[in-house]
Amino acid sequence: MKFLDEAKVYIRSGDGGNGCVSFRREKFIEYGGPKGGDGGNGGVVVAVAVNGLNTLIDYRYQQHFTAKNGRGGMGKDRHGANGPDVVLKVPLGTQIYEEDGETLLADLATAGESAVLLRGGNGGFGNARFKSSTNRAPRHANPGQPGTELTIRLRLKLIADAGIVGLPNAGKSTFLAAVSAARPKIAEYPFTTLHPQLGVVDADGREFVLADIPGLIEGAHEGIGLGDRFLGHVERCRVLLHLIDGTGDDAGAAYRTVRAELAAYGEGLVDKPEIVALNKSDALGADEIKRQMTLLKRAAKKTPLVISAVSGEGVPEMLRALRKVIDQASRGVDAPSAADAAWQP
Ligand SMILES: Nc1nc2c(ncn2[C@@H]2O[C@H](COP(=O)(O)OP(=O)(O)OP(=O)(O)O)[C@@H](O)[C@H]2O)c(=O)[nH]1
Ligand SMILES: [Mg+2]
Repeated sequence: MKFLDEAKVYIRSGDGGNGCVSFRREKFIEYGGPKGGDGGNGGVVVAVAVNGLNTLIDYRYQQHFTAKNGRGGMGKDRHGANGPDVVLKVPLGTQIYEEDGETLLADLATAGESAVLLRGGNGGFGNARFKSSTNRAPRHANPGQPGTELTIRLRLKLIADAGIVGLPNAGKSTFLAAVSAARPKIAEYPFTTLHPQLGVVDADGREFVLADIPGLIEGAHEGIGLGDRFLGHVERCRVLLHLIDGTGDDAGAAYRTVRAELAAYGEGLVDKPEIVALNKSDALGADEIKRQMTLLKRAAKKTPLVISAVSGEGVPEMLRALRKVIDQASRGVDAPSAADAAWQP
């Protein structure tokens, strides 16, 4: 399945049906009176977040969505049918903007969450509505109101518990493949991963979602390499998993390069809880691990884990640590902060 995280879509709601002018005509009943029904309402355009989608690719193939019009009212007080709604199914984490790309209309983060993007035009009143003591045979009905149209931009920011960041070739995809059923492409050249991938990890019987993000290099925020275009997908990860290739020259420098790109991107990425791990331990001697760890520790100001995505060394410990930080971070969202708790009037 192809990946697409931005789409421009034209939507239009249905026109309301016209009200009807009609009079009751029945044998033996004189002056039957006005009996024209109202028109139906035009169809509504709604967006709904659904599980099981993780791309906006469908909107590359269809970009116009028009709801049907309401039907006209009819004689004998019959109401016209409402136009059926048009439902845009989008992946969790989709934000809907106006055409300018800045005015946020809706942010659909949980399954089943929906937003009405356009209301259909109201159906017009039939002549039965206009009868009064002074006009008992009104000969007019209202037309339906027209529907409205809008060009919207959909922007997907994948929702994952943890996002894997690092330089190209750090082994991010290898790690994702080792701990989940996801099968990302893995190769010894940089920029193997061209778009984010999700995988579900089972850590001690509980699941969390891990996102593999394309590699970052120095200048990514200026568009170098694949750029920082995919960092938007990390914005909604609770925790960062920062992988560093232990076979490189200087693990500390590699760490700082990626952190600088995260900082340049902004959006609070550098403030997220982070787990740092030196990868490819299977390919390193004890002395080399020690050297790299010293460099990395100095740069990260914390003790990194040592893992091998290939041999599995250190991976269970890593998942446990990740699980713990994810739990803490998700509790942090709901629990009042220490500062709030300490505040006394
Ligand atoms: N020896 C060893 N090699 C590894 C390990 N993890 C990854 N590799 C190798 O490193 C290379 C790059 O791995 P990927 O998983 O494609 O790296 P990536 O970080 O996803 O790279 P990009 O998608 O280009 O950003 C591949 O040749 C892997 O086989 C490891 O733990 N040990
Ligand atoms: Mg990759």
